[in-house]
Amino acid sequence: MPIRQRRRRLALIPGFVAAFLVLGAPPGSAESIAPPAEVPQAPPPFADCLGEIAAAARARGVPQALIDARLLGLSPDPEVLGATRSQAEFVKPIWAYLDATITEPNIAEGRRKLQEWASTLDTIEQRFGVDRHILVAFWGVESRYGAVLDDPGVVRPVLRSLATLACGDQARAGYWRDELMAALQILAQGQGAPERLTGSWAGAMGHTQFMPTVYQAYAVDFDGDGRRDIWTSVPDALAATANYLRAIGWRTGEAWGTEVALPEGFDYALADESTERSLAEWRQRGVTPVRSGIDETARATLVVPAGAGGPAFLLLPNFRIILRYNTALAYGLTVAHLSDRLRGDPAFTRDWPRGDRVLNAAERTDLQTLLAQRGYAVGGIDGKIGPRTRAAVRAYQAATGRTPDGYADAALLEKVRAAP
Ligand SMILES: [Ca+2]
Repeated sequence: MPIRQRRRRLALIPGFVAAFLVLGAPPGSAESIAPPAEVPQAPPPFADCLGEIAAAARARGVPQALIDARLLGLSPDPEVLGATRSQAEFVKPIWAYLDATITEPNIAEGRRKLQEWASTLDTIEQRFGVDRHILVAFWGVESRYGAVLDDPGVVRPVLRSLATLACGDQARAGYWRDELMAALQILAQGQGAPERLTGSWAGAMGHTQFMPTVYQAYAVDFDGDGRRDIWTSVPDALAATANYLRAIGWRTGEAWGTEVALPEGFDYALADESTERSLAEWRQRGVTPVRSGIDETARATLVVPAGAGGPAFLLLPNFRIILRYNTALAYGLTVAHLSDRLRGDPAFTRDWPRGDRVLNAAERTDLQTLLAQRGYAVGGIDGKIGPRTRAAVRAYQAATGRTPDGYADAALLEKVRAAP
């Protein structure tokens, strides 16, 4: 899970939004997705690699018996490496992620969980200052309120996943190795039972899918049984999440943001996803929050994830905290909106442009290449539609008399291809 923040990248990582649809992408994978570049080298044979890790683990006090029993006999999991490669190729539209998780059954189940754990959540809110609906939304998105933890088709042994990545994903080997070391130490400390140390393909664990290093830093024993048990104790898992969110800057009592209505003729250049203005300033530009009760002095950025044809949002500082779990905008909006629905708020007022087709990786590269040839600065041709490419799209749209919303779908690519 948690990770240092990177730039939002639309529809890149499904995160655990799709945990119960696919293997389960890592919260916190965002850091793993763009670690400091290491020089790629041919990976050493798996057994040699494990031997090196075993030596390092011994040096850190992990007992030899545990290393023998849990590490040295592992074999690589081919599906895990496949998952890392396929992630960047994801071409699902943002609404597909929201639709997969924000379903009536998931909302109803979340509301049941709010009731079932009401007194625990009272105490957690008092102690950590994090809204219960956000906590239960993370729980729902990360593990469908724990249900996927018992689904052998979704979860896999964390040690095997991390060993596979530490020894097979050379670009990020250091990151995975640290996580594997942390997982071994968790076992050595008797915090987690080996048979429960299961999770996503990226090694995230428990009800709210903590990476092992994040567990070490933020897990808490909230039910007082002496163990920090995010695997089987709901109070421990929810409190760990609250503790983490508070530590990275969650603002007590503040919303994540709100859907907004935009006026006729709105200047979409303002929706640049980076310029902060107070709610009062946004109102002066005709931006009207759908949700009431947001502080007029709160500073927010405006985003239109699917362009002028879809809903618009003002995002407050707490939204950036949500993105620390997983930097994909689709992920953040799913957690945020599920929390709204758990609270009893209605669905977004504006629907998504569901007929649009999102670009695949080759098409994104093609779009960047064509825009660059026409003199637009796309910030590098890498097949990723980041802020600079979106700025180039806006400039292209503005220069050709289109709504400059920065939204790049298949229809836009066709227009760019057809242009002289
Ligand atoms: Ca406990």
